[in-house]
Amino acid sequence: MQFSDFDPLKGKRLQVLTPDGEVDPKLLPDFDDDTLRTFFRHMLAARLVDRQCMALQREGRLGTYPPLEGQEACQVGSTMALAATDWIVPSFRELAATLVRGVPLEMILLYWMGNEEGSRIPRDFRLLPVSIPVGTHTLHAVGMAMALRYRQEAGAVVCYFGDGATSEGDFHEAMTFAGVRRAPVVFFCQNNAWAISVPRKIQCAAETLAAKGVGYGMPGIQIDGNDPFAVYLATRTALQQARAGGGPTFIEAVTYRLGPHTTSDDPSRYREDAEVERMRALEPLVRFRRFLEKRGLWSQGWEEGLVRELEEWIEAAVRQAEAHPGPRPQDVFDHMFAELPPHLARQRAELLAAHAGEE
Ligand SMILES: Cc1ncc(C[n+]2csc(CCOP(=O)(O)OP(=O)(O)O)c2C)c(N)n1
Repeated sequence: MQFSDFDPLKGKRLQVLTPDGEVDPKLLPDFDDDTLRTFFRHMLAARLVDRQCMALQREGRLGTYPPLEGQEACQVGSTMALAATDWIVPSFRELAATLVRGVPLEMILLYWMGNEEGSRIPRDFRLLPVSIPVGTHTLHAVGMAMALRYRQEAGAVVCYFGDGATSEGDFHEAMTFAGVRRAPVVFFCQNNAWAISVPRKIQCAAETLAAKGVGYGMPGIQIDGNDPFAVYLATRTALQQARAGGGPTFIEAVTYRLGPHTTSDDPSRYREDAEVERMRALEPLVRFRRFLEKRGLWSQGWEEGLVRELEEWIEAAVRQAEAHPGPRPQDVFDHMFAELPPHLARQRAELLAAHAGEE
């Protein structure tokens, strides 16, 4: 696959797997049956965890949560293309990418339960914590990519963000710097059509967001974000180029957020049900199931067995996260600085004094 074959300025978009479950054999990488089933397993795992998180939030057992339903192919397809030495810089909706990376589910749950322990991801996972500020982490990703180069370490950085983040000044700075310095970074934009209630068309007047890559002097490609193979192929190619000194790439994965922005949002106030229904017919699990079935790799029984196994895993992780000692007031001070500045050390002491005798 050559990025130049999919010029976004000529209206080209990369797709390998059609909504009917057919593939373009020229583009499909040579995956064995186990790997094909693994794609589905990861997407299903993310879907089930996501739904459980929504339910836990409604029961008051989890804080505000941003669901990813509909975006599984973007995250699973891209993370499957990463090497162990690559880094992931997520925004806040990257549950599936985080799971594929191998982060224990109980850690992810702890984060959304408001426990700082959920952000203390062991270094070996090569994954930064969740970034709630929109777009600021694109700068961290470029900085990390430059650090990898200066240290002559293997690997590249994949940075995830939404269409809304591309409207932020930080994104502009990150793209400018990465383009000029040819940083080994892949900007992975999940264009899920909405930035809370703001539709894509008033985020940017350009025909595609992928065109932004061209504007900053790097390849930009628009791909079908509900097609895990297109996602895999584009990410793998971009990473290979980045690792080989070929500089950054901007990938616009066109997908759709089927649920609310977060558990605090009510999308019925700003988008039509008919739009959601139309997009639900194109969602990645339905499409991938069709593909597997055509290859004789899917059966109802197989999926039901998988669901049972995954549900047990989720239940065990929830039990473990809920058994964890709750957050302590001083946690807000304890994980930001290697050495606490004097004014914060004073505030910490005041807080501890105010809570003395509570434990
Ligand atoms: C700097 C900053 N401004 C505003 C917000 C409030 N906010 C949270 S999410 C969001 C929209 C993000 O949309 P997008 O980047 O498309 O990602 P998506 O949520 O669709 O995945 C906004 C404006 C924020 N968290 N940070």
